[in-house]
Amino acid sequence: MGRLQFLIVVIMVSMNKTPGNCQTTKNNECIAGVPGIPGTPGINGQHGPPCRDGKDGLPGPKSDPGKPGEQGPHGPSGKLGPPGATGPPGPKGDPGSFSTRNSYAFHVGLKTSNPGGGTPIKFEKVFYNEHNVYNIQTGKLTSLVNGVYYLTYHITVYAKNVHIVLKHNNKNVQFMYHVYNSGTQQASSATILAMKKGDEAWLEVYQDKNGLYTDSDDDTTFSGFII
Ligand SMILES: [Ca+2]
Repeated sequence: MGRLQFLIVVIMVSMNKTPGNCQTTKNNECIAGVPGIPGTPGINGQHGPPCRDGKDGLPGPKSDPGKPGEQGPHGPSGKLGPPGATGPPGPKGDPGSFSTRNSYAFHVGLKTSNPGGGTPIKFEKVFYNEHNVYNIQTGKLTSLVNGVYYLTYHITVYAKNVHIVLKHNNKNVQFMYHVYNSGTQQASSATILAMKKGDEAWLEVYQDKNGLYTDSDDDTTFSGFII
């Protein structure tokens, strides 16, 4: 007996019914027969023909973004690009300090007009006289070092001709002659002179032509510096 048949018999016994008996009323009338015992299960049928492919399903829900991959190796260097545009000028720098190099220079002026001849002209008005390279007592430039000097003079000429000579250690180096005409005139000249330490140079009136002039608003000057 199969498990199912056994179960049905148990149910009927529990209901006080037996197979083949009729369920009756009080008048002993049969209402319905008791169901028979189920037959044995049939043999499994054969597989049916293959079905056709179903339709594609709907897209699934969006998945979370994956983790970033590892950094790849460096690629080769690219070609050099064109030069960039010129930037704006930078801020102004701090002022520099004076050079510490010894620069021998002087700039002196005449105090009295018409200096006498045969002696160095004394320029006693000092505008600049670094290291006292110009001696206002003697009227001579006295070089403290070996060097090449640029020497120049600017003369206000008034009332008389001017003829002066630049001297180097009692040797005449350069003359300047100016013929006076009228009013107040200017005469000038310059030279480059190599001097050794202790050498002297000065200006001197020649042949008494001493129209060199100075007053409160006119100057006659002698200047020089090592180049
Ligand atoms: Ca004047």
